[in-house]
Amino acid sequence: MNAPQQPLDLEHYWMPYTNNRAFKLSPRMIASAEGMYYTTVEGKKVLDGLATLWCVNAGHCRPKIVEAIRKQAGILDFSSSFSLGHPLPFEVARRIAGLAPEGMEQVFFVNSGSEAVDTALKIALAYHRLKGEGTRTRFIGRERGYHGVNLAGISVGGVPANRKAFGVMIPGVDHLRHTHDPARSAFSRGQPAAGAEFADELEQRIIPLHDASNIAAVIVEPVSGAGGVLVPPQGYLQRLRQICDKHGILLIFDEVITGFGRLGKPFASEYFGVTPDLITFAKGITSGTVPMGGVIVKSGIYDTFMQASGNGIDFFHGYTYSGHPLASAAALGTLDTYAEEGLLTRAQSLAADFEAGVHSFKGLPHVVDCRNLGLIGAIEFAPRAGAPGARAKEVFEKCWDRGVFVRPIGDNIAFCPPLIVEKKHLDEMFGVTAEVVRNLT
Ligand code: PXG
Ligand code: PLP
Repeated sequence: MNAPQQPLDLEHYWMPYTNNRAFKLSPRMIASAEGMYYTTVEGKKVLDGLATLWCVNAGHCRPKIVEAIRKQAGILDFSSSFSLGHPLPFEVARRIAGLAPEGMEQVFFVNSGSEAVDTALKIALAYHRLKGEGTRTRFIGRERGYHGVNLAGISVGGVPANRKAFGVMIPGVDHLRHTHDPARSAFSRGQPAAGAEFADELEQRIIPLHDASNIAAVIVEPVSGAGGVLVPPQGYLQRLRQICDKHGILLIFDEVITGFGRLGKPFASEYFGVTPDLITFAKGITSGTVPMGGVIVKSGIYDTFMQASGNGIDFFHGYTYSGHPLASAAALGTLDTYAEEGLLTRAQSLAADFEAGVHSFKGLPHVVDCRNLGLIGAIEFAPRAGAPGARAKEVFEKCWDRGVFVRPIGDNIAFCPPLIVEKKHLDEMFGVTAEVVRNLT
């Protein structure tokens, strides 16, 4: 490999989701990572308080995963899954089916959460059509939902900034209201007691307006992540499930963040005891090491495609890199690591310490809410007059300078550490953040 030119030329990489001009004036550059920590190019250690982008669940540069990728690169670099096969994705799918809720047995692979979402929506459309219900074409998302950045994903998504610049997107979408209700539920520990009735909007407003016969699917994150870490009220997801069942509407859980152990179970579906019809996943399947995502479906959906689609290809959909050998090898290394270290249930034993840490911010300057479930949480600040988001941005920058990475989302700071986190890391993450918040103006 050629070493990068020095000094590094920053002009040509258009960075995603970044203020490119600000970054290039003052770059934050990572050189390496191990376990819970990054090392910057200046040699500073930084605690990874967000599993990087909610994905490095096994921690960084874990030996089994590194070795699996290295080895696979020299055996089979690439082979497609379009009417050819190689063994690895079959094995990954079998392992995922073993972790998924009962009755969800088939897995369609993609390369990211955004692709998983578009794939799930297309499965829903094609499924209804195969069942003779081709009028079911509408999708229902939710305010503050994040479903990736592809056109269908931002259409059902509900983060205003992700939609504003892009006009009409895909038609036929409506949104449930979000479940954030600070007046009744600020500082709830775990799931808020109030708010199950927010699900009734589906039956009371949306279904009467569009008619159930026109609705293909409802898509929600069991716990919203990028929309600011919103924990569902007790009973809310159960009620969504009941209403969808009653009206023949498919329920999609977007588990791109909640999948693979975030709540102390392999999937949030199991944690909440609510089985959707489709689950989207990405991120944690390879602990972020190689891009991979997918959709897990109820066997009845898969069977419908096998039986009703006639001769030939059953689903006209797939990505060049669906079931990529390197991603599949990384997934197997990751699933082995999760199994050997008990990481998919580890959040259970840390949740109480994590909850205490998140709620220790109550009473600190400008803090108006603390939210948590499993190993995901957020604190929220009152917006600074005329400068929404400024407080969280300042906290992020000052924490970074002190060696802790946490993520600003609007006026929130999110915490989502790798699942190998120990009590001492939680103390460091919350301690440094609290020091910064105490001095916040
Ligand atoms: N669904 C959910 C629930 C997600 O959290 C995606 C889909 C899209 O996945 P990809 O792999 O296409 O990025 C995500 C991803 C943030 C942030 O601002 C969150 C995500 C990605 C990037 C930034 O916190 N979540
Ligand atoms: N654009 C062109 C011109 C292509 O040939 C392909 C794939 O063959 C794509 C886009 C889609 O790429 P991918 O399958 O990696 O999503």
